[in-house]
Amino acid sequence: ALRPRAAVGVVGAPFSRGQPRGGVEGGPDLIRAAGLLDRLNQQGCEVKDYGNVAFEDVVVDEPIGRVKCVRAVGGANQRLSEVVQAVKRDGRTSVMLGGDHSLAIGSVHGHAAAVGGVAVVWVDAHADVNTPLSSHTGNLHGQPMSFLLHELQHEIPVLPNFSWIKPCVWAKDLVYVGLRDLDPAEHYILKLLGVKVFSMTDVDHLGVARVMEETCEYLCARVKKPIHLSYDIDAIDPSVAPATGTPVVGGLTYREGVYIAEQLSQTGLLSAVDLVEVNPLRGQTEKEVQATVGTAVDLLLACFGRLRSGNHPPGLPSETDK
Ligand code: HAR
Ligand code: MN
Ligand code: MN
Ligand code: MN
Repeated sequence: ALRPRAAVGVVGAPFSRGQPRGGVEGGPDLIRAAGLLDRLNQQGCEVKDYGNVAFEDVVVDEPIGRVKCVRAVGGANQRLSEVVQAVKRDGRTSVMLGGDHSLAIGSVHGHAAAVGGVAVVWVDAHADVNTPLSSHTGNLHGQPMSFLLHELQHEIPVLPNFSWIKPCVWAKDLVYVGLRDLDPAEHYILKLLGVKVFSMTDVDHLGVARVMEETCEYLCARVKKPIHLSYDIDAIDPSVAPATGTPVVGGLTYREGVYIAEQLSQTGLLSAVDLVEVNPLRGQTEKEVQATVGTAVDLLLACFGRLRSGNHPPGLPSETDK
């Protein structure tokens, strides 16, 4: 059977104000320079580059309570949401290249606004589910899920440039993989809401194959909602992907990371992907930067059907015809 060509829309989001370290805004162009678009084309995708989102400068952005750069993050995500909506309305799988993980607010919001309900798979060392009031750092990249979850809306204060955000994810439609650095408040929230979590302990205990089998069964057992994969490069062990702002030891191997993407690709439900927190200025050497970017590209290729067992152009029997 002829496989349809996957239509992909790449959106660059060169934005870093969700956290204090400069450099992560260089992620999108670096991932492009590593050949992402050509390689997606070569593996049979039909790719359109929507360019980098033009974010407006916010000059005066005093903290609100502890939370930093609220206006910039709110404004940037509103723009990003519009672009992701356009990508989805063009019938493409959205690929958002960050930038820091606060950008998941706009990416998930735009995805959900265009397609209705979505399920989210959040692959990360961190849960990024602090509320503006529970966050000790005040960094918004540690908070995006709190704005997206319906169940947390009564915990969210009014913030400038955030009023456009509509919660769009139910706790039962969220799965975490790779967690190993949670704040107490985040752990409390995940337990209270009964969110499905596969921590690194679970990866050790079950193995990545069972983790992904259970993840896919969990998401596909009920209504099959389109899947939003939000992949933070710091989910991968820092020995493999060191160029990131908040590395945490004891992460996913390269193979586990790629396997997660392969399995989600095989569901046929992947509808949007984020690849965030690649920060070229955080690599000690050029080699470290290239290892991190190369891993990011390989994760994205696996999301779009690249198999380590091999691929060939359509027209001949395909892997799934067995
Ligand atoms: N939990 C901490 C905070 O709220 C650290 C958050 C993390 N860093 C990220 N996000 N890279 O995945 O600030
Ligand atoms: Mn993150
Ligand atoms: Mn993280
Ligand atoms: Mn606390």
